[in-house]
Amino acid sequence: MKKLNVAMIGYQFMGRAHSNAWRQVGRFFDTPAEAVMKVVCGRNADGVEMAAAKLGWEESATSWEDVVARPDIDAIDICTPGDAHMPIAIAAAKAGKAILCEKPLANTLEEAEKMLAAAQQSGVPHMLCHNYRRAPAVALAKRMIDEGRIGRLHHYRGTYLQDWIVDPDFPRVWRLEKAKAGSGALGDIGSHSLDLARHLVGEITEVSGLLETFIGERPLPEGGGTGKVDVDDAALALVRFQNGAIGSIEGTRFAPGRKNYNRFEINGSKGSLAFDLERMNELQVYEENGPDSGFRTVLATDAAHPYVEAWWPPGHVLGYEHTFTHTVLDFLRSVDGGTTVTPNFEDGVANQRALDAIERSASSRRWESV
Ligand code: SOE
Repeated sequence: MKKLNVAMIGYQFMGRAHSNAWRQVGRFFDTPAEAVMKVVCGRNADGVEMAAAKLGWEESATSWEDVVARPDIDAIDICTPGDAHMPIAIAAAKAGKAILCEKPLANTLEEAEKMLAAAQQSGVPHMLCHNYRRAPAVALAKRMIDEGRIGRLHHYRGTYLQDWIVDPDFPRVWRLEKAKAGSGALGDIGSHSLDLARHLVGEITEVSGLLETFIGERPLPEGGGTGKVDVDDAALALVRFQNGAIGSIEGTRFAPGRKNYNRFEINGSKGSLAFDLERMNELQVYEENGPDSGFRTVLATDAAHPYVEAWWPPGHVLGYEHTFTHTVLDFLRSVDGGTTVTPNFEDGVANQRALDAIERSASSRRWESV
């Protein structure tokens, strides 16, 4: 079997999820190529060495430039804060590597466009990690919509609530700095709701956005005073879709008790679908001409449901981590087959256009075109 040598840049939270996925993918799925966890890269030599041992990478490194230039590396998995996405992706594209990149694609629309242009010019495979597309229940929702089961789409409601920074003493970590993260709740979690909206309903043409920062100053993580928070704590948007549907997107880190409450509801002319990550194996389905009246709960981990064939016997449920394994699986398939996979950098640019329009609208206090 062909081998695909992978290098992952950045090893903290998302890097842990990606490492687990790289480790799992070949064990459970018949992959076209064997993914070899060759090298993990991070700035802190001791930290990255420990991460390599713990997460299962053969080697550790501290210079991403050197890693990207290595001829034995085939694919680069970018798990760094947003400010490093563009330089790494452009260098990787120029070096002819396949690229998997964490969301949002970049910190600005301009950066995202440069990344897409570099990937297209080099012709390398590219994918963006919006892992929730690959929860079996979400993939089932997509299939039902494509089959016309809920008819013409009218409404999308995306809600992504977390609570990890409600405490004013929570430190000013990188996700709260514009220079590093690009935006706050908007890009970090609102981008997931936007991606699901685009995936399931269609392109967004116009938005009316609202951003708020509730706590503008926080203790610095390294101590020695406080630092400014220059990103949004909460983001809201009304959206119009090209196909005539309308929707709302909400992302906040200020919803006490909500840890990772990622939900959507879609209403069409013939039915409705609802998903809740906290019950991620289930899809709530209402079909006008369905066998029963009212919503029914479909356990989306039966043998016939997307991605389930490789796992446990039917009905044995899956978790958050599997969404990353399915992402990596589809990335491997696209690299091997030379086929396009979504979401890719084109989706990343489209998503960034919507994020950008929401920011513009929040400051102009008017509807803005995407
Ligand atoms: C933190 O808000 C975070 O880890 C996001 O960065 C992820 O994309 C999301 O899936 C879970 O929460």
